[in-house]
Amino acid sequence: MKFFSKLAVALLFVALVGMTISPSPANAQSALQKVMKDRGLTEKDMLAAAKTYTPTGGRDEYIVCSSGGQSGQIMFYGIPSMRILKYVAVFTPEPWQGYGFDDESKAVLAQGRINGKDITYGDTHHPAFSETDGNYDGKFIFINDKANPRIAVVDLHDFETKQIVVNPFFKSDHGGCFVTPNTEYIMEASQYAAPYTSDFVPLSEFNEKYRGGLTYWKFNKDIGRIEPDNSFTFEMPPYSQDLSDAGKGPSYGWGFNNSFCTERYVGGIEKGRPPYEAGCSSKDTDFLHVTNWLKAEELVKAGKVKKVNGAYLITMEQSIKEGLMYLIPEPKSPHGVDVTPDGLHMIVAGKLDSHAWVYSFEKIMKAIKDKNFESHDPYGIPIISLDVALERSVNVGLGPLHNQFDSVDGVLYTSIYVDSQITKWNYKTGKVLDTLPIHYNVGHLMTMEGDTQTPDGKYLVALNKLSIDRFNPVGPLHPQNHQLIDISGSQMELLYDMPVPLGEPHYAAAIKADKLQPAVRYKVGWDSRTDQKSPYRCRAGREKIVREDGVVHVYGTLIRSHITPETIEVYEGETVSIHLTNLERAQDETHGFAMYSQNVQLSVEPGKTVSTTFVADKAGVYPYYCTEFCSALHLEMQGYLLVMPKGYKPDDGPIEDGVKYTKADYEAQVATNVATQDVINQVVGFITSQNYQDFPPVVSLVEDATDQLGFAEESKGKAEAAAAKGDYQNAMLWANQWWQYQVKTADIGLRAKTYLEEHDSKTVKK
Ligand code: RUQ
Ligand code: CUA
Repeated sequence: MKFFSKLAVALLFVALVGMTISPSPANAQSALQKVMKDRGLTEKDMLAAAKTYTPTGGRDEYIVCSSGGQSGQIMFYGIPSMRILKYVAVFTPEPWQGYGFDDESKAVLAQGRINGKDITYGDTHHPAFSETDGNYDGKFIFINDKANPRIAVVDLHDFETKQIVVNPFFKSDHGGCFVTPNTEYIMEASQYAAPYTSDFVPLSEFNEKYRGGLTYWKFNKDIGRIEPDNSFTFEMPPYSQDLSDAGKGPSYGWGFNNSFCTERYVGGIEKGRPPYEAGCSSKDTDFLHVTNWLKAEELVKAGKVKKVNGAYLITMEQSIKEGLMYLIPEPKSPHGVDVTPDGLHMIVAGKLDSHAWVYSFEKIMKAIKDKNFESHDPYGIPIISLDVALERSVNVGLGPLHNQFDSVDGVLYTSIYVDSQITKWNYKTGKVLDTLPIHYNVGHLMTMEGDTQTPDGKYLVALNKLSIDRFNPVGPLHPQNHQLIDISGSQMELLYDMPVPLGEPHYAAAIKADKLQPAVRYKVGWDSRTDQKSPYRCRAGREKIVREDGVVHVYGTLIRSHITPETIEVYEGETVSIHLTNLERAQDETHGFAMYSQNVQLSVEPGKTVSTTFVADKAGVYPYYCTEFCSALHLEMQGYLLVMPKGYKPDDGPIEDGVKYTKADYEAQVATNVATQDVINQVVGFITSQNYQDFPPVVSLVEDATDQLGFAEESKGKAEAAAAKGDYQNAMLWANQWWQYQVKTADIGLRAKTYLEEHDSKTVKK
C-alpha cells in the first residue's frame, strides 16, 4: 500500500514536472532511404504519403460525411488524412452511442416506425449539408433511407440524430437528400412506383394507380427540425424517379429529377416475361422532370393545395394546370443530374451510354415561356424536346454516373462506372481534359464542397463499389474503397486507398473543417434528443430513488470514479427507470453504463442526462459498471441492481469490510496525501505562472481541477472527523477517497500543462 502510494507520487512528479525530450533529426535522410528501399516505395509514393500524412494532434482541412449504406449510419472522416472520426447512428441502433438503447434516442427511432413496425436499419444514400446562399453552413446534415422512405436530421452541434420523418406517400426513395440553396426544403424523390395508400393494388393497375413523386420537406433552421405540416409532394407518373438536384442562382426555385423505366414495365420473370432489366431499358430516352417549387409553395401558402394522407399533395392535374411540372427526354437510363455552380446548366449522365448531356436552363425557360412542347406524356405533362433544351453532349466514357465540380469555371469530374475511371472535362467547351483509372467500378464521386455554388476543388474522392484485390482479404464480404485523388494540378493524381468497413457508401459530401463548431459538452442535465433540459436531470448530492406511478425512478449521477447510487434495490416485477446525469465539465469525460442481462448500454457524455427503462422481471443480482475507461479507478466505477423476491425484507445492518485498517494505515495515507498536494501545488504554480487564461480549454480544465480539489477537501474533512472519533476504518477509507480526488486533480493538471507546452504559452508577470 505504502510502496504503491510512494511510487504513484514519484510517477506523478515525473509526469507533471518532468522535461520533454525532443528527438534528434540526425540520419533522417538515410533512414528515409532505408524505409523506401525496405518497403519498395517510389518517390511518387513518398509524395502521396507526404500529402496525406497528418502528424499526431494534426487536423484535417475537410471533413467528409459519407453515407453508410444499409448500415443505416453515416460516417465522418478527414481529408487529406482519410482518418475515420465517427460513425453516427441514424436509422439503426448503435450501442457505443447508446442510440436505440436509452429512452431518449428510442423515441427518435420510434418516429421512423412504418405501419406500427420498428424498422431498425436504413439504406442510406445521399447525405446533404444544410446551406445558406448555396454554400454549406455547417449546421445540419440530412440523409435518406431508400428502402423505407425516410429522411433524418443530424445536428452538427453534437453530431446526433434528432428527427426522422416518414414519407406519407412513397414506398421507396432515392432522389434524396438534396437541399435548396437556403435549406428551405429537402428534396426526396420516390424510386419504385407504388400506390399512395397501404392497400393492395394489382400490378395490372400499375398505370392508373401506382405513382412516383417528389416531396419537398420544409426545414425550419431555427429549431433544426423538418415541419411535415408545411411540406408538400408532387404527384408524378409511375416512372422510377432517380436522383435530384435543386436549382441555384438563376435557376433558384426549380428542382430537377431524372428517371428511368419510363417504359412503366412491370417485370414477371417467373411468368416467363422478360425481366425488369430488359423492359426498363428498351426505350432510347427517359425523362428529366423539372418542377417549380417556389410557385408550388405559393399555392400551398394560399391554401390552394389539398391534403391527402394528412399531407399536401399537388396532383398531376394541378401541376399541369398551374405550370409546375415539365418533362424533357434524356438518354438513356440516366442516373445523376447535377446543377452547375452558376445554376445555368443541368448535367445528366446516361448510365447506358457514353455521353454526358448538358441542358441549358435558359433554353428550358424559353420553351416553357413559348409553350414550345413537342408533345405530352400519357398523363398530360408537357414534354420539351431534347433538341430545344440541350446545349451539348460530350463523350466522357462508358457508363457515366455522377458529376462534381471544380473551382475552375466549367471544369467538372464525372464518374465512369463501366470503364472504371474518372473523366475530367469542361462542360462549357465540351473538351475532355484528363482521365484516371479507378479500382474498381466507381459510383459517386465527390470534390471539396463540390455541389455548392463555390466549389473548392483540391481533392476528389472516388466512392468505389468494389474493392476486389485492393486490401488484405477478410472473407467474401470485402470492405468498400474510397480513393483520394489530388486534383490541384492539371492531371489527377491518386493518393490513397481507404477501406470502408461498412457499406455500401453511396454519396458523400466534404465541408471545410473550420465551418464545424461542435460542442465539447452539454449544459448539465441536457436531453440531447429534444435539445431541452431533461425532466430527469439530477444534481450532485440530490440523487434519489423514488416510486412514482408504479415505476421505480432512480435519479443518479456519474463522475470520476463513481456511480451514484451504488446499490439499487427493487422488487421482482417492478418497472425500473434509471436516469443518469454526467456531472463532468471536463472535455471527453464520457461515462458509459452497462448492466448484466438487461440489454442496457448507455453513453453519457459530459452534461447529458439519459434514461433506461425496463422490467426487473426476475429476482437476482445484476452488476452494472461504467463502460468508458474514464480514469485510473474506472474499473471501480460499479454497482449492483438487487432485484429482491416479493416480500423480502432488506437487511440494513452494518456491512463487514474485507480489510481492517489501523491508525498507522491512516497516518501513512495522510503522509502520501500531503506529498501529493506538494506536487499539485507545483503544477498549479506552473499553470498560473503562464497566460493560461488565453487558452479556453485550459480554463475549463482548471475549473474542473478546482472542482476535484473541492471534493478532496470534503473527503479530507470526513477523514479527519472519523479519526477524531478513533474510527480509523472510515478515517482511512475517506483519506483514500481524498487521495483519489487528488489523483484526478493531478491528471487534469497534467493535461493542462501539456496543452500549455504544446501551444507555446508564455510566462506572465504577476
Ligand atoms: S446512387 S452510384 Cu446516388 Cu444511390 Cu449513384
Ligand atoms: Cu466512468 Cu469508467
